[in-house]
Amino acid sequence: MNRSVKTYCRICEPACGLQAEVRGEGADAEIVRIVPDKDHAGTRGFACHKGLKFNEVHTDPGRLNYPLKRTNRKGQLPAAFLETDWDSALRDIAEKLRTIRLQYGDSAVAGFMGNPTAFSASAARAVPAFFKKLKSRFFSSATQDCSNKFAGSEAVFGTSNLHPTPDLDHTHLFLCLGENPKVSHMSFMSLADPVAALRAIVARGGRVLHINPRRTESVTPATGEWVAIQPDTDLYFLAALIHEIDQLGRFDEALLQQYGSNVQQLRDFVSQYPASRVAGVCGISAAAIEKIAADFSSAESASVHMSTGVNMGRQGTLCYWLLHMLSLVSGNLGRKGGNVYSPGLFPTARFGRARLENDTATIRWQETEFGTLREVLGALPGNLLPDYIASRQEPIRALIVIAGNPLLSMAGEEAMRRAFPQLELLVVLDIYRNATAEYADYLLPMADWLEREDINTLGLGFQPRPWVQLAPAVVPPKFQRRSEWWTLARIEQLLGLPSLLDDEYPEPLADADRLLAASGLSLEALRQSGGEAVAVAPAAPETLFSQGTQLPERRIDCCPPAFADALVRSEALFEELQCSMGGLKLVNLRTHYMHNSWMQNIERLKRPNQLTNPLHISPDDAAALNLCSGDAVHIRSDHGELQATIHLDETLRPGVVAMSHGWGNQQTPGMAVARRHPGVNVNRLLPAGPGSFEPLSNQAHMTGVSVELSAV
Ligand SMILES: Nc1nc2c(c(=O)[nH]1)N[C@H]1C(S)=C(S)[C@@H](COP(=O)(O)OP(=O)(O)OC[C@H]3O[C@@H](n4cnc5c(=O)[nH]c(N)nc54)[C@H](O)[C@@H]3O)O[C@H]1N2
Ligand SMILES: Nc1nc2c(c(=O)[nH]1)N[C@H]1C(S)=C(S)[C@@H](COP(=O)(O)OP(=O)(O)OC[C@H]3O[C@@H](n4cnc5c(=O)[nH]c(N)nc54)[C@H](O)[C@@H]3O)O[C@H]1N2
Ligand code: SF4
Ligand SMILES: [Mo]
Repeated sequence: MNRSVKTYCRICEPACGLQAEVRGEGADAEIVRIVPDKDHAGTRGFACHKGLKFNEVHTDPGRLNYPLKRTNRKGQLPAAFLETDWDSALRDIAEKLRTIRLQYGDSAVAGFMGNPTAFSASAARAVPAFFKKLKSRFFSSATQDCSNKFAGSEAVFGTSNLHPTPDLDHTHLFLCLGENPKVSHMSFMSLADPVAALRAIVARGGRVLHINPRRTESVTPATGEWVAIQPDTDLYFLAALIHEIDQLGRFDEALLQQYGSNVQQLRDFVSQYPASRVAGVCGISAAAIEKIAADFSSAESASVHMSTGVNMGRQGTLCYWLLHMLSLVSGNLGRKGGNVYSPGLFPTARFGRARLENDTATIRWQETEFGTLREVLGALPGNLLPDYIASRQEPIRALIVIAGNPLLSMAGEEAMRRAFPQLELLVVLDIYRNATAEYADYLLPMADWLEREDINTLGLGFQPRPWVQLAPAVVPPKFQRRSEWWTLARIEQLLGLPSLLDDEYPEPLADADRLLAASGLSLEALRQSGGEAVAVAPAAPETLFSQGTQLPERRIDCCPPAFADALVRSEALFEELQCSMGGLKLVNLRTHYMHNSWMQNIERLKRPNQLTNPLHISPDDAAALNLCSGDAVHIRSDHGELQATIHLDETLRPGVVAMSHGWGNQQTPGMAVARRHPGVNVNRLLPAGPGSFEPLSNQAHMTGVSVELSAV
């Protein structure tokens, strides 16, 4: 008899409720299939093919099952590995870390924390804590994806953990910038079936505007209209909206009086960018911008959200600031149908505050060999990782990569290929032998999410309809796979540091227990409930002001002084954009058939039209360059070059080309399917090193990069 185990997906943010059908017990237990959990208190039966097919990752013959130790020279590809046992591997790693720290100091060790870490409550806690304990340098994929949001909210609200989500269930107008809910299921917004929410807005007579250089899969008559913006110009579009609302006399003066500070400075900044001035740069007519401003400010309620397409521009922090401002000045912040704070079971906004250095929103800048820098949530700019390894002053000598694939996920592949062999120690904790792992000295096999107990604390503050679930491990870890927290805790013990493994009953989810207590829940009580999700009452919209904002007197900083330099730079960038009009700009393109770099080994996702990642180009641009579908082209930027084939795509705004990332597995022998269909690494075209990231947030510049094409 098969049994059914309740769990939830940990690939992306909706965290869809699932039921796994399991045959057998204990070490023999096998997952037969995974189906949506129709009765799930939060996600009500929604799930996508990636979650439902995750058993193919769980049982993939390409999975990493035993600790591996390198036997050939560093940097020689392909790597040669020999199976080893956990004890010898960890003892040797700890010994090397001890020697390197003694010889060169704490900062010679560094960590890189990749995206899937965030989806494991135990790893999300253990990984940063480990590197903090070792006083290591720290990098995270957040500086390729969202660190502008942390920096932006920290400056505006005094907490990096407040990200008011659009109240899609009640809004009358939703502005959706730089994201594709249909394909990517939203980020900083944990909602199952976001497309259903868009459809419902339109069905009840509301409007959805997709501000995007591409008419995405999320744009249909039932799910909203397309506003075709030029890449990397959202700052000016948002500034113009706010300025035009001001011109209409529709600022919510009472709300600004009550909560705002530096309002005049905001007005002064946006007044530089009236619709008539930005129209050309944004590629949207002044009349259209004025109409959106008028509609947004007169709608019964209006909400706004932005994601990676805006984050990855050059001014993601300022964009996020103006997004908050658009919501505030129009009276939509903390209001039903506007942007609201949904703490769920614990008011997480307080956490971000505790993490602020000196408990104020003042940035602590450091003078470094790569210029003046800050850390964002403890992380240095990922785009400087190879520079820090190659540094002449204070090089990184040991790097531990956890659930990340920097070689393919960031710019600077060539620099990393040169830098990684210089490391005295590279340890990779992953579920696959990924591209980065080819440089590893040790490769440690991690359990996947079907093999670990977990709780969905990532969604805290992001769930419009909050729920919590403590999912048991569906099956015990196969082979010699282990969890991240255990691996790091064991290294801590071997280094003589305090470790969770010193406890008689180690509880890797202990932090969650403290959060749960705020709602009268506990790990124990949830364990008793057999993995069932529990709905948490949503908070009133005004909770944003009473519990969310963390600046003194609950103020909201409408023009943070820390932005002064960036505001000056924004005018310089505007003038540069005016001069660079007419060329081709590269943007990112997610599909249903990839997940960053790590679902590339799943045969089933390799549909006939998904065997590579072509360069998408509008038919008009292709015709102007005399290119046809399937042609091979040379793509060149100021930062690198590569060859790809052309795919004609009439969803793109002319002047914009698009390509999927996560490909480029020519030298990834550990992932046989991925290597058979390697594609090309688009990140070779992006800027790397000093100057390639936004100083306020360390967020890498990854969209709107100028490229040139020529036929091969
Ligand atoms: N299938 C799939 N789902 C995923 C992922 C995946 O790789 N595959 N990754 C997951 C992860 S880690 C994340 S962070 C989320 C990301 O989720 P999203 O942020 O929704 O990611 P994308 O689908 O890449 O959407 C970004 C959009 O921005 C547009 N864009 C590019 N440049 C600009 C610009 O300058 N301005 C504006 N306004 N738009 C621009 C692009 O055309 C694209 O439609 O998705 C998650 N879900
Ligand atoms: N050009 C371009 N580049 C991009 C983006 C883009 O839109 N365009 N998107 C960016 C974004 S949003 C992100 S978040 C980054 C992601 O950057 P990374 O996090 O560096 O890259 P991923 O491809 O997500 O790699 C995750 C790794 O974790 C492994 N893994 C999966 N599950 C587990 C687990 O449970 N435990 C462990 N230990 N390992 C696991 C996978 O096998 C994979 O090797 O990429 C960024 N790169
Ligand atoms: S939408 Fe995301 S969380 Fe839901 S099943 Fe798909 S991959 Fe998993
Ligand atoms: Mo991401």
